[in-house]
Amino acid sequence: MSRVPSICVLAGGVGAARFVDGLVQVHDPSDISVIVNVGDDFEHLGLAISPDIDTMLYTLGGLVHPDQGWGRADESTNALTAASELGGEDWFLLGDKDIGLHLVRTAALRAGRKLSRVTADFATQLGIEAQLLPATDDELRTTVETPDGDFDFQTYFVRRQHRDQVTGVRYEGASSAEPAPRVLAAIRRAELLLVAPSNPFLSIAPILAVPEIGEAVRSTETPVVGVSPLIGGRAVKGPADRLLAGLAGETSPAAVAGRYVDFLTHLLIDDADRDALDSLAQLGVTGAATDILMRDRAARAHVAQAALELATTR
Ligand code: FO1
Repeated sequence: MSRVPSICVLAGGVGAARFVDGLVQVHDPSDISVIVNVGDDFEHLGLAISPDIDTMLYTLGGLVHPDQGWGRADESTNALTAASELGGEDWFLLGDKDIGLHLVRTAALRAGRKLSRVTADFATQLGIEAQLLPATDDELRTTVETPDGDFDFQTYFVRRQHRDQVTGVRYEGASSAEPAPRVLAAIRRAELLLVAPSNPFLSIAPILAVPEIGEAVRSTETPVVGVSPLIGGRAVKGPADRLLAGLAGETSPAAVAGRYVDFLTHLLIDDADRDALDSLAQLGVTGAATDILMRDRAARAHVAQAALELATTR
């Protein structure tokens, strides 16, 4: 049986993929497991799409579009243009090469293979040494509640450009979902658990909503080090700041820590949020501040290294 990695990361979205790209520069990649959010997954134009898994695959595989942070570099959109000309929906940008991956995954899932198996095969094909694990192989879908109604995640996020006020978030299917193979072992045997700089409500909460995953994380005795998704009280990307303000009452590192209060031991925050260190201490969370903007690969490695160092601080 292969060795179980000693670092386990909870991850979702572009910030998480960039953080893990930093981690594999400063730690043996084969010693890292990444549990990835699947609440954003959906079927679109008949294709099974797993955006957070693909963002991780493309980033670690060196294929990602550098500015977008999702999708592939050097893409064309001939298939989507042709689909649009035939009346197909074109609000979700799917590049031709990306569609190639979705075709293979869709066929594999229809043939009865599990998402975890397909993801592991893709990771191997792309030369990725870290273990990439979807949180679950079961259907788990994030639904966003707004004054205009409930929307599936990608309708809220991409089609409606995450402009709606969010009044609640549901994780459909989570309560009966089982962790994917190796997920519980990755958490239980980890010597360090990391929570990537991801949206607490939209990326990390769906993972924790799988009951056995939430229990395993809450009962771990290892340090759990988070990286804040905020810089100067604003989200680096996406609507995390607005969700924190609306659902947690304030946009601050303490509000981030508050989402993880029953397991977080440490939180890495940006220099611009240094004033929050006292409020973190009041929550029993050890904080440290540094420059956490991951503007290039070296900056990603710096953030990952700072998170590893923080884990050894009391
Ligand atoms: N994000 C967008 O803002 N617009 C898009 O059209 C879009 C397409 C897309 C296609 C494939 C993929 O893997 C990701 C894509 N994303 C797009 C990103 C995705 O919606 C979000 O980054 C995540 O779901 C949030 O973590």
